[in-house]
Amino acid sequence: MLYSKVRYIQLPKVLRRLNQQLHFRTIQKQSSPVTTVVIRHTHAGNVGEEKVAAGGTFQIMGETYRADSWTNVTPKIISNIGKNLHNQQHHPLCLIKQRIINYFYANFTNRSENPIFAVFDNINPVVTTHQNFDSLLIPEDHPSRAKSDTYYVTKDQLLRSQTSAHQEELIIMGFDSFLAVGDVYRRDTIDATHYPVFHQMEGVRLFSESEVFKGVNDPTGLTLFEDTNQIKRTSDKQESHTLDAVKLLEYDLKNTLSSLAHHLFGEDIQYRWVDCYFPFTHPSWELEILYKDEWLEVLGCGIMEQKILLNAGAKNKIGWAFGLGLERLAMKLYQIPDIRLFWSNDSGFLNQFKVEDPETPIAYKPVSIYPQCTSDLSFWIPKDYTENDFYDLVRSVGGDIVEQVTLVDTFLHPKHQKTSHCYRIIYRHMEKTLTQKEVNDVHRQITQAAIDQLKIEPR
Ligand code: FA5
Ligand code: MG
Repeated sequence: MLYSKVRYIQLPKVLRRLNQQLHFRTIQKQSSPVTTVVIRHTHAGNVGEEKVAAGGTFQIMGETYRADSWTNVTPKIISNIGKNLHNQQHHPLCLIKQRIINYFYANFTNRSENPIFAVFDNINPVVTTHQNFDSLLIPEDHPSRAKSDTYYVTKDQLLRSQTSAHQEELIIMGFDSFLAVGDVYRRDTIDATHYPVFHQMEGVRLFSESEVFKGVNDPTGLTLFEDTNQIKRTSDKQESHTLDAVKLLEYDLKNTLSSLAHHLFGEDIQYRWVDCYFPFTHPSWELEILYKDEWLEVLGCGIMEQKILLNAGAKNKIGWAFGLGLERLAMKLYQIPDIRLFWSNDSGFLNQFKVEDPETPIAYKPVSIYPQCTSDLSFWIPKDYTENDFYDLVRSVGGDIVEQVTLVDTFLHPKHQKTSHCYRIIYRHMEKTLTQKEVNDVHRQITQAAIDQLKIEPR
């Protein structure tokens, strides 16, 4: 069952005040209308041009912004905001998000067996430079702040380039364990594994002293913090942390994430840890998994910089954080060869992920590059008719050129008390463009077979 392990969490008071900005888990139906983005230029400029002209106004998620000299969001990029692929039911990014959440819900519970991780997946992607950079101790001259790397809405607001932008605010609100999922935007090159809009999940877990040392036989004398400020930062730890505490946290972090990799990919997954650098964690690592015989980086993580916790009012705790790329994991999990496919509206792609249980194994089969051809068939159904009989018949008569069959309409005739069904059949050949005549011929054969075998009555 969908969301078998997902439990909803009450919206605390402090969040209710912010509910414009922050919502708990929501799932959008695939068919629900996508937020319309209106780009209105009060000054010179066309919607099709590369960026919004300075002085012009434009809207993102219903909010109006006035472009300034920093604005470099393009209408094309803005058109992706609000699509929230990670919240669209049955989208592969939503399925993998649910699988990861299920893992955290099942494995991290409190004494009443309630999940300890709070989940946020609908936070507005427009954030301030404070959220995206300052709160994470990213230096003023860091390349990621440059206009060449980031999509600025205005001088002070931008499309978040990482879900880490929400660490500080969620800790300030009092959350010790949370997952924040969302679309992120970067002025990156486009290739099979890079796209300017992608989806990340942030994970943060804070620990008190007793939590860190609870597994230790005799914790006497063990502390989270050095009692002098003279201790230097080393490659293993920050100046204020004790090595004991950091080593236990490193073990917990790596164990949490490697168990997640096993949960997603099975026991045979090959992975490795690589040392790396982030301004907001130290020490820091990346997890790479073997994908098509090459190492693919799927997440960054580390021990949170203590200054972040201090600034957010959690100075007595220490914590770990990670940020993972949902697309990269989904590509490996579902064998999706190209990151661009996640944006496909093609039913041949999307229908492969229509499963009720997100844990269902799915191996993506490439969709034909040739166009689809659609034909409807309406008929009065006989007594003891079952839909599956019709689906089987269509598959056996139409063969591989039938990509999809859906019941699009049901009608009960008030006078005759007869029911009619209308089915939409999508035809597509894997190796060529079908002609209308070829489609009509097969469609006719299907209709005839349904009359003969199922005793339907065409309308
Ligand atoms: C970050 O974004 C850090 N905020 C992660 C982090 C969080 C580190 C918390 C420490 C603590 P990075 O830029 O490496 O790190 O991106 C994280 C993941 O996002 C990558 O491992 C990758 O899976 C994914 N990713 C990055 N760039 C792209 C892209 N252009 N297209 C698709 N996925 C990407
Ligand atoms: Mg990286």
